[in-house]
Amino acid sequence: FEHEHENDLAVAPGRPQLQPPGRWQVLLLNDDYTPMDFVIEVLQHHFSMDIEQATQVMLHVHTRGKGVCGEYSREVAETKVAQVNDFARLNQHPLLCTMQAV
Ligand code: TYC
Repeated sequence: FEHEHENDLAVAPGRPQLQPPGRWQVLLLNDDYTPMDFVIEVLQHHFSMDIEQATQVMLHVHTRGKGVCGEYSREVAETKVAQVNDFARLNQHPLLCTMQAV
């Protein structure tokens, strides 16, 4: 029981063990088939970009292979990834959206 006082601190009643919120980048990956206009549409409607910013990010992904669409909490990032991948599949495009911890 030499660490008893440390445990008390960690699990003390009324002091929930909160984790810091953490930030996640949502990424688009390049592929050879998804139309550029479709990717621009995704960036405008799912990541609130105007057409100029969306075009820049799309061209970055197209030339560099991947690109950041935005940074969110884990829960919001997971929702965005699922919505974008569902929307791409619904339209029969192979576009892939993923996320990574910052
Ligand atoms: N490479 C695609 C094309 O030439 C365009 C594209 C851009 C696809 C970005 C996916 O995440 C992507 N039509």
